[in-house]
Amino acid sequence: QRVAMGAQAFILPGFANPWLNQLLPALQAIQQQAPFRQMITKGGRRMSVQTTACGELGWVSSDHGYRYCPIDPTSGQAWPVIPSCLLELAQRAAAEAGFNHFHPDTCLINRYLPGARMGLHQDKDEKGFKAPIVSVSLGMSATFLFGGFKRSDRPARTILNHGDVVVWGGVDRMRFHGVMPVGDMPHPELGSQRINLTLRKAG
Ligand code: MD5
Ligand code: FE
Repeated sequence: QRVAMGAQAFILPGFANPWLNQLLPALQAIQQQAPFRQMITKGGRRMSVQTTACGELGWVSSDHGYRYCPIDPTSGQAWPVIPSCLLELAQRAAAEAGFNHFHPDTCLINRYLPGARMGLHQDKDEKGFKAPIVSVSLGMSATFLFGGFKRSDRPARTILNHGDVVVWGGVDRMRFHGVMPVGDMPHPELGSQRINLTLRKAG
């Protein structure tokens, strides 16, 4: 099943489910190597979401602004590798949305505790915008905001649940988007958190 949000943006409800038995333990291992931390926005505010990454690159904020870096500044080590099950899931999802040969070099991992949110923004820290972004939602449900090409365009709302995958590419890659403050309806397996994985080609 494939639900179109735009010409090249698709929700694949429950698409991640067959991989979760492998993916959830792999995520635990990543968090041990590269713990969640809170990044600082360009405006100098602490983001409400907690962030980590895996892959050849990881997204970090610093005094120099936002960038993708091969070293985790917290550990001084390379980021953990992208688990093979996650790579396979991302490539299958991308293909389902019409994007073959997706080779992500990073997975940004965002954790939302109750009350955490993400304001409307565009993802433009990657070097090119030809590759799609594949997002995997885990844990508590959240209301996702799918906007237009101007911040002032009124966004459509859609609920993303545990196991849902979304693919954004092509003409829909630069849309403004965000996440409404997450409530506290604990998920049976993951408890009071939402984790979102976004696989990207950043370098
Ligand atoms: C989330 N994360 O649910 C979202 C999922 C982020 C972020 O926004 O930057 O970490 S990714 C949603 C996304 C990515 C690229 C394009 C579009 C949406 N879009 O055009 O709507 O934590
Ligand atoms: Fe984003």
